[in-house]
Amino acid sequence: MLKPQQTISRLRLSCDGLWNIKIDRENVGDVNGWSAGFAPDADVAVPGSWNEQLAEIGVMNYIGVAWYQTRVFVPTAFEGKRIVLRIGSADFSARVWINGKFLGSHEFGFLPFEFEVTDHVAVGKSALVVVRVSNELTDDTVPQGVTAENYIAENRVRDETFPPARFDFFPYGGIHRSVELYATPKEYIDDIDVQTNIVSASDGLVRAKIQLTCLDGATVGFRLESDAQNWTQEANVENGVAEASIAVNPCQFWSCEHPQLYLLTIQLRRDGELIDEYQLNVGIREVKVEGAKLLLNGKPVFLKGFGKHEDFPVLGKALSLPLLVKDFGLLRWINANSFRTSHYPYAEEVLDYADRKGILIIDEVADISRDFRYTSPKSLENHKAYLRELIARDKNHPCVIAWSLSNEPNYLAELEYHDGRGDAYWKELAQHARALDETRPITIPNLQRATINDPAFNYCDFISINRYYGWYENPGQMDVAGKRLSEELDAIYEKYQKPILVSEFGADTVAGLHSTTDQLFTEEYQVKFLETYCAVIASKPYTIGEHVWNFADFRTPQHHRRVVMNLKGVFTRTREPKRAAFFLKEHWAKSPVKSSVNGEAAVLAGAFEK
Ligand code: GCB
Repeated sequence: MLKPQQTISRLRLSCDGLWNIKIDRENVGDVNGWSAGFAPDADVAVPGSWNEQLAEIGVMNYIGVAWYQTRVFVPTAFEGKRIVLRIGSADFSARVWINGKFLGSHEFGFLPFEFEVTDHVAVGKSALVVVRVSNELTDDTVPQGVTAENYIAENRVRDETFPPARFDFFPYGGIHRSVELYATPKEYIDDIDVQTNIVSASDGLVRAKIQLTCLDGATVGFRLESDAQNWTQEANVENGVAEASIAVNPCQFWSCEHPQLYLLTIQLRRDGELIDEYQLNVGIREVKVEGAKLLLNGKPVFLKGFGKHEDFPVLGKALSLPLLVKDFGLLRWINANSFRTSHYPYAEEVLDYADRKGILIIDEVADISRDFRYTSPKSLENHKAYLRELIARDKNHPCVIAWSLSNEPNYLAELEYHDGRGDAYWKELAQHARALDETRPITIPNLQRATINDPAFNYCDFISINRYYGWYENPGQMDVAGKRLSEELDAIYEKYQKPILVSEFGADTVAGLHSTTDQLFTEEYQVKFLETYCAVIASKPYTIGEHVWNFADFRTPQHHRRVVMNLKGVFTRTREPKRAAFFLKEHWAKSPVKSSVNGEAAVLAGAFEK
């Protein structure tokens, strides 16, 4: 799916700003005809979560339906064009109307969706946009939901969070990313699929496949350029497709140190006349798992970074460009080279920026703590559809080096996971992922409770494990924790012979709390925890990285084990460094030199772009 873009043939109109909101606690909006407009309860900023923004009208913990509306003026410049309404994300599902006309619905959070509205708006007039947003989740949704009744029925009342959630981050509701009305020509470039290869030390190859809405009689011009050079090609459109293969020499490959981007301009023409134009940044690079290594452009790379969240006071899960710039500045400061978009796809702006800054991304489906007691064929269909939408959105980003298909299945250690159902599920999902994208490795972060026999391991190209020895288990005893981690890593490697990323490890820490002895929640304990893990990880030739949990403190549902937030951040929620940030900065400044599995030393890539 192509992002809206302003080019010689395309126009964009932002619909962000202050919208109206009406909370629909009794779910009466449909029968009351709110899709044609309603008397609002309040103003609400888009993008934004309703929770903290409107806490004073009683929606801090609200799970349910809310109606959004705004008026958009459709400019005369859109005359004669195809007009599309695009919503960057609405969590977790939405239905949309324009001028009272139902356009459709979208079931997945954290992903964009759009509807053509050409026939439902008049240029030179305003249009009423109404969006019914719901942050309710069920057994079949991605992620799965949970209710207060589940906790009681399963005799897990002490696990109960408020609002109920199967995950450890706040279930914010709202339109979290930008809304736009954009216009393209009636015949247009529908999709672009770019794949890149390294041919030799100085040669790269860019293969581009373009989907078009016009079938024949058109041509497509390809122009690939850097500051210094450019390459051009022409192709005929056949059955709505045009393809090019561009040899780039000399080629500057995309890497953390030099995130070189080439600008690819696609021009659709008929009889020499320009119909549509689209531009895409292309990074030429290759990712591979080989033996016990993760290779970027043929060189081993060691992932230094975090699991993150989209989370900030008042904004909730809304896209914020100042925060984006701040976070990437902190990643650079701390000498990180990567992060996982735990536990859902982040805004496209984040990936665009990672492309520019040379940050490696593990891109995660919003499937969290899947419980196989409630997993049905419908769940699998939805999970596959989610993955399809994610890959369609993010496939062209050089920063995306792997797909994470889920986080910590089998959270409740349900037996159904290990009776063949778990294995069949991941087998089918992994096949689906590989059919959609054969160029990137896949992984599924494992929870210790799913054991070393986690069927997900069978289908991962590299293994990811989330571990909390020294925190949830063996609290205050980092010597025991380090030993357990070390033994478990060896056991997993021995069994699967695949490289391992420690994709989560961390300790809740109250900024400003200190102790001379090993004491949970102190800044010193967080440092000791991270030091211990990093030392064990460095001692294993088959580890490919360490992602600390978490980059910053973040809000969680209410539970007795959380003081408003999960405090495992290395930075506070407002991005002040804790002591551990200085430890990591120094630790990651030394590009780790690790002995490889076959004994020879390898200097690992991964310094930040200078
Ligand atoms: C995990 C989860 C993450 C939690 C974290 C914790 O394993 O993947 O979502 O926030 O543990 O701090 O408990």
